[in-house]
Amino acid sequence: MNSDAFPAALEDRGFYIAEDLIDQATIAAAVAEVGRLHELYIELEAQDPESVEAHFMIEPFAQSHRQTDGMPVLRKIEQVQIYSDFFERLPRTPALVDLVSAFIGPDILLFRNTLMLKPGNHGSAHRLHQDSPYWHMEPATQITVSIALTDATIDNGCFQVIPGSHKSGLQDWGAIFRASNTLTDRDDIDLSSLIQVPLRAGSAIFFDSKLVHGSAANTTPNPRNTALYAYFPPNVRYCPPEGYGSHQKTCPVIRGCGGQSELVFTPE
Ligand SMILES: O=C(O)CCC(=O)C(=O)O
Repeated sequence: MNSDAFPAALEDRGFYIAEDLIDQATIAAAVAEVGRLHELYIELEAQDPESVEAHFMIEPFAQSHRQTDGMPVLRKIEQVQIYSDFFERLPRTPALVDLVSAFIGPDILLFRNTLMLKPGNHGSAHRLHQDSPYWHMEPATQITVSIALTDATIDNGCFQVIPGSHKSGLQDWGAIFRASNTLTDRDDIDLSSLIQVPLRAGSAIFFDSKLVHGSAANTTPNPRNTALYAYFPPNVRYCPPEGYGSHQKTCPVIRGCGGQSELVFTPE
């Protein structure tokens, strides 16, 4: 992998595609682990239906909460490391972290550890947005990585991005999940510059957290499942808006940071 091309591509276009970043044995293990997490959801829901919703999201627009095989129609799992050692380790994969390090330097924290799931015939669109306006980190130097755990195609809802859009400032995007499967209802967005990013399972897209991106609905029977990570350097301030809550954020250290295991960010 040519890591020299990586920072330049991120700076110029706002994204970079790393083909075959994760080997197929690891992808097969990830697919099995995603299956186990679906079964775990059923157990946790039976024990405590309210607390399971803290991190597991059922596809908001599914007519039924169960697939034909009885598994839940899960749309995403946030903070998946709480439920899975496998997904605690995956964002620490050296080849992945080396690329991130080429862009943000030797000290790296993890802001998000999420499984984004688009079940076959169910997964709704993820409307166009930038990540940074939702994250309240200054400066907005985060980098997001989405690793395809299944083939991501145009028909099952692969990523779509507007190259270079990370240079045009932060904007307000409103709610991301909506009943309509359109990518945006803003008429000031030039959709002609939107490009599709199909990925083979094991490949990944890295992108600047200011890049405009989204994904269409899954219109196929095949799931489009991804592991999504957001990395950032420690020199940020956490500045949530008034009324957002005063919770501090504790983020695991992925590399560097003087060997500490996590850092705590207090709202400013
Ligand atoms: O995985 C997707 O379809 C989009 C995810 C995304 O854009 C996000 O979580 O910010």
